[in-house]
Amino acid sequence: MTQCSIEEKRAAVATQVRKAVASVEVYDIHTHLYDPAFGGLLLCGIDDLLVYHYLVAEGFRQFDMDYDTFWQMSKEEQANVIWNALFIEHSPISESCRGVLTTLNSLGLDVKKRDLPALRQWFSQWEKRKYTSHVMDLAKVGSICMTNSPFDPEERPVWDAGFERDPRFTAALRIDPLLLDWANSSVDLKKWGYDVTAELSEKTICGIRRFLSDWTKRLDAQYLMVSLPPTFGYPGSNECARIMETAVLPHCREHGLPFAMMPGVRRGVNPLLKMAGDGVAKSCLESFANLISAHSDNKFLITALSRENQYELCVMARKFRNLHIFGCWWFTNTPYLINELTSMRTELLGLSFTAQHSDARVLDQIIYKWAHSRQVIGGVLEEKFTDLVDTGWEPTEEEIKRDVGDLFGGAFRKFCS
Ligand code: HDL
Ligand code: ZN
Repeated sequence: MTQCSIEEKRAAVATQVRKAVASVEVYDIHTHLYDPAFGGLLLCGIDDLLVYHYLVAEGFRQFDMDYDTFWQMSKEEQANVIWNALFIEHSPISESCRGVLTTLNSLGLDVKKRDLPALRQWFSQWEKRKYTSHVMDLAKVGSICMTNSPFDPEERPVWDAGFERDPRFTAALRIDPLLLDWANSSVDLKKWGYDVTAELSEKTICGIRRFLSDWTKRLDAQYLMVSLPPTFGYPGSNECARIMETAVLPHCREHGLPFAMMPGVRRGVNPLLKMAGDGVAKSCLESFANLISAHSDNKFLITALSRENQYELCVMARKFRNLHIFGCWWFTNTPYLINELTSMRTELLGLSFTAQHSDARVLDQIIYKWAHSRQVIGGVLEEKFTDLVDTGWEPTEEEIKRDVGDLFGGAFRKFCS
């Protein structure tokens, strides 16, 4: 047999990597999507795609209308003005704009016609459950983890009424109000029958733990999660740190669940933009290292919002095996930064992290968020695996599929189990 040249081996491995990344079925471990049983809470279709808050923020940079004028419009009218401003009057080259087009194109729609009414008509023909399967198949997403908050007045009644779960939709228990607004959430818990007061007494901590236990069981939560402001500090006597220490982390240990922390969001920097008004700031990751180091029996997930925190987060993950970092969150979910974060992570962590989550709020977005991410992550992995070939190592196709599977949900499942 002729000695296969190094170039031929590199080319073969590169093809195998691309194929594995293109075909791996993803576990999307953080989204704002809902089981179709939640009805209208599961957003989908062209108008929801166009009024996604990422596009609202970009749209306002081009609009000459004031905020109220936009917010008083119907969803369709808002979609029309965003379409005109960001797609017609300016080429749709931003990541969020390109994403809408990738999604439409993947659905087989002819975007060059630029015919918004025709697009609306196409979407109107779909029944939601069938469409959900169609989109998940197209995106090659096998499981979707929701973000479920007992404090969400629209979501809670659906859980109260009970419904048959779609096994493809798992749940994460989101507890921001509990940790970041105890003054008000303590009133909610009291109203819901938990024996708590504003003062964090022994009895109140028990009440909080019963609340966490009830909702963990109700949701069959895969993990608990909170987004944290850049000011989060630990150790500390603040209520957030104390509730974390005395209720949340013991609860997670008792139930064997990871606790996901998402640092760096500065909520409402421009309230006039509503959901689009949140910003980013660098966090003190030392607080997270202190927390993780003090709780070696807990499992932690972290995705950081600030680009400036990413390198430090990678190094922290090298120090703490009970920390699993995941995804390119929100403002870092752009090709440029996905490339930077994935390169940094493979070089410092090998395969012990989760490369991406979509954070999708509209079902159809998983088509573009995963297509774009597979493209970039695939490029980084192609480089890393062909670098291996240059050393004389010969990764097999099975090993490449195994490793790619780890990065797209497999490592997360192992970390959680
Ligand atoms: O707090 C979060 O989970 C963030 O993802 C916010 O929901 C944010 O609005 C978002 O959708 N980012 O992509
Ligand atoms: Zn999110």
